[in-house]
Formats: sequence, structure tokens, C-alpha cells
Amino acid sequence: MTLELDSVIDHNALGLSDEDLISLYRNMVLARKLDERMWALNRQGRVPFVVSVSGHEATQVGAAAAIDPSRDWSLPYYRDAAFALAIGMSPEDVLAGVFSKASDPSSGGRQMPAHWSEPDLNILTQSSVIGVQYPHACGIAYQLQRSGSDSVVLVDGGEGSTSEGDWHEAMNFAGIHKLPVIFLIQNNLYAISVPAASGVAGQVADRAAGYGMPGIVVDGNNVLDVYGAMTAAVDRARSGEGPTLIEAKTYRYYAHTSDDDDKLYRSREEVELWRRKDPIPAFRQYLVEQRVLSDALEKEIDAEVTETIATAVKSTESSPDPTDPLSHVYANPIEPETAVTEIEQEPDGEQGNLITAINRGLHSLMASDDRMLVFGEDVADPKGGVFKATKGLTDAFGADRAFNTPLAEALVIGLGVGMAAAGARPCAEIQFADFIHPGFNQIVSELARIHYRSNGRWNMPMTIRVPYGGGIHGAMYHSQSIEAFYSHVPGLKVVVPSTPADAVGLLRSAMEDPDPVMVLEPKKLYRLANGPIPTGDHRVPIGKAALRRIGSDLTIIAYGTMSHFSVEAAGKLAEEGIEASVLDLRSLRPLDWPSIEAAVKRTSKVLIVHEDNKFLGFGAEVAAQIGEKSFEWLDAPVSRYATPEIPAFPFALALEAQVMPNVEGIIEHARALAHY
Ligand SMILES: Cc1ncc(C[n+]2csc(CCOP(=O)(O)OP(=O)(O)O)c2C)c(N)n1
Repeated sequence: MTLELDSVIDHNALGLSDEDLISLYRNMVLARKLDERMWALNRQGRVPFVVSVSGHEATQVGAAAAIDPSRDWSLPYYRDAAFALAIGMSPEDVLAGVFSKASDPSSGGRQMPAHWSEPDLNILTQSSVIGVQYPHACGIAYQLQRSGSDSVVLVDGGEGSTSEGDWHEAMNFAGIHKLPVIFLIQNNLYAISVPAASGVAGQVADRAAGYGMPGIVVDGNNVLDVYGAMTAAVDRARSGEGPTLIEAKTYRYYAHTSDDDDKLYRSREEVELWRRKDPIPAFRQYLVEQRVLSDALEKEIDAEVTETIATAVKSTESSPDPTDPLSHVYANPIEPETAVTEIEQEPDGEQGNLITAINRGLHSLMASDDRMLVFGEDVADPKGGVFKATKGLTDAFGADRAFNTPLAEALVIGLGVGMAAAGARPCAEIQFADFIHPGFNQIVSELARIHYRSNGRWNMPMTIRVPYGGGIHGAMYHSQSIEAFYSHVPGLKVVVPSTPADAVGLLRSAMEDPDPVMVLEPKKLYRLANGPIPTGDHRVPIGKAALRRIGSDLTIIAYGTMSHFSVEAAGKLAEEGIEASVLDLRSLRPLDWPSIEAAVKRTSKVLIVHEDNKFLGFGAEVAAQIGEKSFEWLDAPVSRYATPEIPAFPFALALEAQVMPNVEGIIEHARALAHY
């Protein structure tokens, strides 16, 4: 499939005026001179690190000219300084990143330079992680398409990034949904030192065919060629025809970054050869021939750009440094302050099980907020999820609001990032916790730290529902407990309901929270846990534990299935005269420390139970905090009952029964502790 282009090197055919041409030229000169200035600042020891754009100016300036930042979105990568300038960031903005100043609009000095972000220009924050931006672009595009907008999304990267799974997952999704996305790959022949021949099979542009979109190659050193291809792709996207892949062939003149030595892997002859194709003199020549650029105007532009940069360097270098590394971890920081001291009363509601509660909760939330989108593998009707949690949502709310994604977990999370940025309320289902691992990067490196890394300028209100845990004959890949991995991550909130009412209430709180929340659903309890299912806007606050039972001999701290088991165990312990409290944490991050502390003070003995393995499991954190902060109140060492050090539960019931914590085991551990 090819995209038909008219004569792309004739600016008249492209509808560009003389002023447009001069603007393109000035932007290219500005980017080059600023790049050279930044490189010099680095060599003078005034800035620690720079990423160079020199060589890529035509590609980036041509691309920026084809989109409108007042309505279109862009996800530029770290080499995109010329793009950033051309789309509307100022030299001061760029330099504020390089000098890591408080005024850095991208991150307030939190990220390396050239990690662009500017909500006012619809530039979504970018990280250092290669390839993660592509699913974000699709999430934004999905939301734009769904809302009937004719805006488009431009996402950039190097040819090296097209080896990442995220790129392929995004290309696939964009192709399936005919999303208004333009994938612009700046092929400069190297990914740091690795030549494209060793990193890319075939031609990047040829890959488009496999994803049902046009793939075109442009001369990335010819700004008009790039602009022509871009405007055609933008027109295509605006008119609903779908995505385009553009491969711009170009070259970078300096090393990968100021920390790299390109002499190790590129000959000087090769660099010189490419320098002869420098896009700026070539365009200058074109403008002179077209009588658009006179000597006088060229000098004027040179002088103006030089002066602009000098002024920007001066003002930025002396501007204030950032001062606060602790703010903006969460848009809604929650610090539990009061301890629970009474057994939580059940709300009113029809009796039902946990999975029914989740399904009803989702229906209620979808009905009350049309920004909410539910997606994941098999979630759409008629299947409605492998556990039926999402049953009926597609029928009730439409195929655009409750839909199946391709089998690609990084994409699922990455889509949510883009959707959240574009104003949706994404609620993703990961089919089993065991399969969330391909999405780890998108959760930990992206979703959870976007608020922090953008200095609070982007929020990520996304909920991820994850069935987890054992006890259902699920074996090694349908039984895992993943809470320790994710509770470790600042920026993420992690909750675990163990009753139908909590499932509804925590889900609502998660969906209303401006931060990403992972809801771990103990799938053993889907049908085992029964209770009232509240209707209306029942909420369970994030960061609030629940006392399930009160006894004075010891406290069992648990969550999920183990909370359920602990209540049963406490009942049996009472028959032998041991009175145990059961504290169901419900929220792992933030942790309800006041309620734990109150429990320690009340009973002086604590047993922590979880079905993850013990070493560095969540209980280690709880035990450490008790040891640190409440040691004097203890009458016995904190005890932990958890799974032995095996990778996951075996399939055979006879084997699983030996390793998964159970009611009898809780009783034994509690008894030993009570008699300590
Ligand atoms: C996931 C990931 N792996 C490795 C790196 C280290 N790294 C940074 S840039 C880069 C090369 C990228 O090359 P390419 O995508 O072609 O872009 P270019 O820098 O050439 O413009 C690598 C390997 C990273 N940042 N992220």
C-alpha cells in the first residue's frame, strides 16, 4: 500500500507561501544554532548532558508544520528539539531543561533534558524508555476518535524504537481501529552504536503493510518532502481513513548524546558524506533559487536567532533551581490519620458474591460517567470477561466504551495512559495477574510516574483491575500474587477488596481518584465471598483498613483471600479460648498505619498472613514498620505466615494444598503466637 504524493519538492504544490518557507528555514536554523550552543555549554562544563538534534532538523520542522498544536497532539522523542521549537516551545523552555531549572515546563528539572512535555501544546510527557510512547499515542487517538474530533496524533521515534514490542502493539491497534495517528520514524541509521542493519529487519516503512496502513519513505533531509508526506498523512487521519507510517531517512551529526563517543562506531568519512546532505544549506539553496531568501534576510535571521539564543542562555542559566523533590508523587496524596477501632458495619444491599458486586459496580460507574472506558482481553460481550466481571457492559454502553483489546498487556496499560491524558477515565482489566508482567514497564515507568515526572502537570486517573491469587487450581500461571511488586511503586495506589461491598466501594473510589489505582481482586473469593452489594454511590476510602473481628490476644493482619480465611480461623480460635482481632488492610499503598499501630497497641502480638511468598513479601514491610515504630508495644516477635519460597503454586491440588496458606495454618500460627 502506498500513499500518493504530488510533487513534494515544489512548495507551491504544497500550498506553502514565502512566509511559510522562511518560517521553516528560521526554525531549522534556530534548532541547529541552539543545538551547537548546548553542545558547547556541555563541553564548557556548564550543563551535564545534552541530546543532539543536528541533522534531523528538516524532518522535525517539516513534521511540526503539518500539525496544529491547538487541536492536534504530539509525542516527540528525546531527539526532537527542532520539533519542540517548531511546535511552540521557546528556546528558554528547551534550555530550562538543559540547565534543569525550576522553569523547565517539561518536568521542573526532574527529567533529563529533551524529555518533552507541555500540556498547553498537547505534548504528552515523554520518558527515557524507548518505545513506550506509541501505545500512549493510540490511547489519545482512540479517545479523540471516540469523541468525534478530527484532531490527529503525531508520535515520533528512532528506527531503533521499532524493535520494541510496544511499537508493534501500537501499530497493530492503530491499524485495527483506523486511528488518527501518524508514526514518524526518524531513521538516522544508528541506535546509539548499533547500525540499523543489525537492529531492523527489512525496511521500517515496509512493516506498515503488515498492520494495514500506508508506509512511506521520505528524504528526511528535505523539509518539503517531509512536509508533503506529513500533510497527506494528516489529511488521511483527519478524514477518518486511519494511520500512516512515515520513515524519514536522515542522519545525526554529533554523537548519540554528550556522553557518547561516536568515533568508536562511525568513520569520519561517513559523517562527512552525510554532512554534505545537510538539510539546512540544501534548503537555503532552494530558497535562494526561488528568490525567497536574500543575503540580507539570511543575515537578519542569523543575527536574530543568535541574539535570541544568547538572551535565552543568559536568562535561563541564572534562573532559580528547583527546590522540592518530594512533591507531585500523587495528585491526591492520601495519608491515613485515624485508626479503625470498631468492626465495620455492613452496608445495606441485596446479597451476592464478589464477582456480581464487581459487575454491578462497573455497570453503575459506566452509567454515571460517560468518560469511563472498559477494555482488556475478552472483556466485551458476549463473553464479558473470563470471569464475567464485565458482562453486559458492551451491550449496555456500546462497543466503543467496553471493548476487546488485542492480546498485548503493555498496549492495554499504555492505551490507558493516553486515554487518561486525553480526558477519559480508563478502567483496564488484566485477565490474570500472572500476565500483567508484560505491562510492568508501562505501569511502573509510565503510568505511576507521569504525575511526578511532569511536575504535576499531567494526571493519570486510570484503574487497573487484576484478578490474582491462588486456590482455584490455577497452577503456576493463574495463581500469582503480585502485590509486592506494585505496592513498592510510589505513584501507584494498590487496593485489595475481600467483600462484595468493598469491591464496589473501592472500585468507585479508584475510578474517582486522579491517580492510577490497581485493584487486586482475589479470584478465589469471586464466588466464595458473599455479602450485601450496596447500590448508589457507596465508597470505601482508599487507605482505610477494616476490622473484621475484635479480640485481645493477638491481631491477624491480612488482605484478600487471607482476610477471609483469617476471619474463619479467628472463629475457630475463639472456640479454644484465643481471641484474635482480624485487620483487613484493604489498601496496601497507601497503608493504613494508624490502624496497624492501634492493633499492635491493643493486642501486642501480630500475625501477618499473605499468600505471596514470604521473602520480601508485603508482610515484610508491615513487620518492618511495626518493628521500627511500635517495638515497645510488642510482647512477641511479629510472626509471618506466607507461602514457602517457590515461584508459584503448582497445579496438582495435593501440591497446592501443601503450600498455599490456609485456615488450619493460620490457626496454628496464631495459637503459637498466643502462647508465646
Ligand atoms: C527500553 C530502553 N532500552 C534501552 C535504552 C537505552 N537507549 C537510549 S537511546 C537508545 C537508542 C535508540 O535509538 P533510536 O530509536 O534509533 O533513536 P536515535 O537515538 O537514533 O534517534 C538506547 C538503546 C532505553 N532508553 N530504553
